[in-house]
Amino acid sequence: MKDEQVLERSPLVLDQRSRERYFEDGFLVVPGYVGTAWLDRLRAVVAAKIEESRAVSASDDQFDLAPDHSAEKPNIRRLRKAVDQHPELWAFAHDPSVVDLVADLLGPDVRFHSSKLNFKWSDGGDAVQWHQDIPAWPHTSFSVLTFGVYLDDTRSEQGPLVALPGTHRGTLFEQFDDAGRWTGALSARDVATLPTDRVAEMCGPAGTVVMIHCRVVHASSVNNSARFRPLLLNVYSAADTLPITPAPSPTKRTGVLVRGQEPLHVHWDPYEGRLPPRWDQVGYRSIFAAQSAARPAEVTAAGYPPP
Ligand SMILES: O=C(O)CCC(=O)C(=O)O
Repeated sequence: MKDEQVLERSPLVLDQRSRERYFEDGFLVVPGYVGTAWLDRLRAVVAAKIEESRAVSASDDQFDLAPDHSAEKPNIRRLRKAVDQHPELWAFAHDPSVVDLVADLLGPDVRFHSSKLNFKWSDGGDAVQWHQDIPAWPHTSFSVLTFGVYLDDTRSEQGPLVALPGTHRGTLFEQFDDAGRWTGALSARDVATLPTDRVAEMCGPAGTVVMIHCRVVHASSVNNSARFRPLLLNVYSAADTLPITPAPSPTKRTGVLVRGQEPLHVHWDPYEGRLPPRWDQVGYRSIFAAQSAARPAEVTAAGYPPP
């Protein structure tokens, strides 16, 4: 379904202006959307996973751990394949309150793609450099978005998500270095072409939802605060928009229809894009691992590549 067709349908949750803003900017913040009941359930999972991580000393299929992680002082960068790690996370991913909100931006038929929970630990939790999401998991069209929910109040000093408004309508960047290695980030050369003086910060109280278009250039800086910044991120596509390469972190639920009906036709929006590595052959750990392995020297104190 094309963006205009999505906008012609009556909204379920959002007002029409908010939907239009999403298509104009490439992201949308919905402050405090997820209520206390769900937040309590999700935070209970976070607490349980932190306890479980104490027995783990190296990153595995579930935990992406920071180098200084220990039993005494856990430091989890990411819970991988989140919906596979706890039934509550899958229950949330297809809860009507979530998929109805997603349907306001993708259309009534929605497919689940993947999920993760980024912790961004206190006192130095990693930056994420400027990147677009779709180069890691190309689809037949751009009707793909990430639904993120902050599980705690999130302020500027905690390294919230930031985006460059309108960049989802611009260049599709290749996220490889000059030697052909996947970096998961834009090169400094490409960043220099972007209006990085127009950064929009996505903060909000616990339960705030951020919806990120798969092409919008976004990032987040180091968490310099004493509080971590747990952010659950689930990716959805319009049901008629299909992945054209293996997912980096496929879950048991990847490809499941979570709302509406199976389509009869595919939505193609042809574009030339560089193919990502064959994740099913080379494996994928996380954006933190890819970005820090590739270009650590280019991360500035603010967490973004230098202009
Ligand atoms: O957790 C963050 O701050 C950024 C996450 C992100 O953009 C990603 O994982 O693609």
